[in-house]
Amino acid sequence: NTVGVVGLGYIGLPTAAILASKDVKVVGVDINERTIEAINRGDVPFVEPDLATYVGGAVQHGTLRATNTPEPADAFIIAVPTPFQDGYEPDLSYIKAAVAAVAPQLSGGELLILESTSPPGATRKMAEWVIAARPDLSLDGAPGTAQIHVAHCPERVLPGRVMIELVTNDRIVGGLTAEAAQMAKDLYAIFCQGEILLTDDVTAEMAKLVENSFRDVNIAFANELSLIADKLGIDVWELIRLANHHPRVNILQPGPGVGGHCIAVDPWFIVDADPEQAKLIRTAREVNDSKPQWVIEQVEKAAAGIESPTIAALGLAFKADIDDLRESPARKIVADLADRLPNAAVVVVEPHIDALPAELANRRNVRLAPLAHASEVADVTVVLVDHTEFKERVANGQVSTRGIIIDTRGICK
Ligand code: SAJ
Repeated sequence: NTVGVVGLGYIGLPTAAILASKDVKVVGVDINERTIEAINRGDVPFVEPDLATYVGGAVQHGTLRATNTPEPADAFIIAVPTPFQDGYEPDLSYIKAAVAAVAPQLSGGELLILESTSPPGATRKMAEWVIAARPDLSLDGAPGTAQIHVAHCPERVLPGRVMIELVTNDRIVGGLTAEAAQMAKDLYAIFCQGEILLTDDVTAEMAKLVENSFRDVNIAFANELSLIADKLGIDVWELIRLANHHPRVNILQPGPGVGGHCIAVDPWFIVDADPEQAKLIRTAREVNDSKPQWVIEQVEKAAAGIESPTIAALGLAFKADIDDLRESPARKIVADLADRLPNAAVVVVEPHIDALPAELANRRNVRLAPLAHASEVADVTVVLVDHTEFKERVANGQVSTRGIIIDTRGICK
């Protein structure tokens, strides 16, 4: 059995590596030459626990290799980005490009799986693009055509736990036909020990979007509570901890906003699909998107009156214990603070990176520093990420309480 995995990012590469570790011959395809070179050397282009061991092992074993053009295979897994454009319209151009590359390699009988998080109807569209490019293929094997099988199988793994959750999570498989769903189930069963649940394509697409919207709405609830608690002069962390003692209440944690490329994006696909009905989902997005602004105002208030304040920003990643800065509210908060307070020095502490991203490195009043230094010089400290390292240092009294602390993650209790 050979599998082509198109898109070797945060999902494609771990999936390719885990399949290859089960002796499936995997050809990974990506447009980024540096990604291809890294993988073929047995290296990984980004940090994810245990991924390097899987990739290194599979490359050495000869079951995984990366290239820039798809090759014939029994199955293709497409795991490319699906961002949204202005006005929240999903951008399917990466799927379209992947299809254009894969279609010439098909000869009939293959299974095509879309793993990218997708708006309702995208899997069917993908199949239509394949057939438009290859009129000799069809979904039903009509006379004069060879049949291909198409399914949607959204990934649901948590960054930081990808190699574990790929194996242990249940999976949803939505087939354009029952046969396609069964074939996809057989493929995932090679490494997935969770339940593999079969449904149709649109239900599978929506299931993924709904999971992330559920989390977004619940985080928005916590974020809204944090503003109300602040007005009332009470501690939101204590409030939530107490309320969560109720047997049927489980409130999530407020923070500086919602980051990452999934939870802050996927709900918009539902809003785009039905703008009239998706009121709560839209409002939750707006509540979470407005939280960074509120944090910025808190810091500005704290720094008011200090002539050249030094502001320590603890954390830049989009959540704890990872190096991923994509869509990170912390990053936005730091950039905006540097612009809005030109006389301030913003000292960023992010133990998981060696250098600031370009847009921050280019600002003359932002610099990266170790925690010990930042806590010595800070007039205002804003905690933006609850990295374990920060929590441990706080617990050991290694973070100075000099100046004012604005704790968006509740680690300074
Ligand atoms: N966050 C809070 N408060 C919380 C929980 C999270 O403010 O109580 C923030 C985080 O700090 C972060 C953002 O939300 O900025 C998202 O973090 P996350 O850990 O909730 O989720 P992701 O984006 O890392 O991964 C999610 C997961 N989805 C769900 O838990 C429903 C993961 O299983 C999905 O596979 C992933 O999205 C995806 O790729 O869609």
